[in-house]
Amino acid sequence: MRIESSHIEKHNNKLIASHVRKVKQLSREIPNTQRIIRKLMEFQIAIPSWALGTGGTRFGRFSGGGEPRSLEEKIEDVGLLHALNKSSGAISLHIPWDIPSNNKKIKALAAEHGLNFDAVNSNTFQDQPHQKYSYKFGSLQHVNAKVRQQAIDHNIEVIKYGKALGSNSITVWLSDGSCFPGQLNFRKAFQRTLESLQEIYAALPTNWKMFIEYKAFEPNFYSMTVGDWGQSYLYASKLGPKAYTLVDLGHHLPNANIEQIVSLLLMEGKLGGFHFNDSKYGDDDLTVGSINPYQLFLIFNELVEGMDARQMNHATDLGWMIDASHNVKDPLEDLLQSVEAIKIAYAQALLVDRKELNRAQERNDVTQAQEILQQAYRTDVRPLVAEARLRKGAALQPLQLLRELHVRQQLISERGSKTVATGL
Ligand code: PSV
Ligand code: MN
Repeated sequence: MRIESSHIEKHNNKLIASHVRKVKQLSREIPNTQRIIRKLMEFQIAIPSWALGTGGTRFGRFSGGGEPRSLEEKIEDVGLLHALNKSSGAISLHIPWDIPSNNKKIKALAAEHGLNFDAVNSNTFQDQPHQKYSYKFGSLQHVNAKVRQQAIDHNIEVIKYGKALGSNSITVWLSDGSCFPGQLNFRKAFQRTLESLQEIYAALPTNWKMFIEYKAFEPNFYSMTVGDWGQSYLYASKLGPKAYTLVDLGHHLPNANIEQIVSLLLMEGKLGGFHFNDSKYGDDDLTVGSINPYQLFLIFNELVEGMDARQMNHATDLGWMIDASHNVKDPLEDLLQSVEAIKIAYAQALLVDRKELNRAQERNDVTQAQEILQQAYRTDVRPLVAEARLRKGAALQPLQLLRELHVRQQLISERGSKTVATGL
């Protein structure tokens, strides 16, 4: 199904009067609203190809129906999101879950929907049916050089797919590690992984980036070979200027100060991008901003401050991706909520009075520093986010319009109620 501009216009016409009132009111209260709206218009968040179906746990999976059966249908789904919010103009592919059968056709289809290809993701955490060697005891870290070579070759193949589609980065997330003390020699595992990564790095085209994603635990429960930002940073530093750390918000131990991690990685020029999601306990992969929106704001606060200090382009100099799983919600609805939460946090961070905050910090005025941050966080910036959407030809209330158009029911009637999308 497609969302036509007439649908958007009809929807916006109903809401425009109250929207205009809210934007006017906010513009009186906030300086620089035009600048903030412009920045919001540029800011795009990539949708993961593996998050368009229903997610599950090892206890079960409860499909909502109408899931995309192919990469083409996944692109169609991201196209629907992008038509509604004009903020999801990219898709991030996971290989081999989403191998393009025909690169040219897939690229053309994405372009039809106004979509680019964001980072491509390799998968050496699952064994594939026709694979020669198993990843049960790791991939790039494996004691057997043949297993390592197989995993290296896979990553190089993923780069080739990405290149053909116009992507310019690869995200490497490894489940490598150990489940029990004594299973692994940490130093050897690190060295082997580094050597394997070096081979993949050597295959990177010019202008490409390699993102090294870390995760504290799962599926290995005693050690992870890229377990935290320190380890990721070590690999990225040793590999060279095209290698960066990727921060997945759910991959930390409880209460980690993610905003501080972000700030320091940025300072070192080694922050590559994000996998956004939210969590209460671990890698819960919940809707962005659903559990701890203040943390999300604090992360964006560091991003805006740090990127400005390095004169970086907010929209294009880091990789902005969602990595979530939707066990009980409609994936399309959930993704719309996530994109909205990201844009709200970004807009709030743009509101922070940096000069005043700096003054407060230099005077050790702790109370005032907190006031400045919370003043921004407690401002309802949703009309600005909606205004940015409106100016790009998107819906004032994307979620509402998705429901008004009965998108899920339409997809079920087109695709069936028992379809299963590839992914976890
Ligand atoms: C691992 O938990 C992870 O965050 C990595 O980014 C994977 O590519 C993705 O999830 C798989 O669902
Ligand atoms: Mn991730």
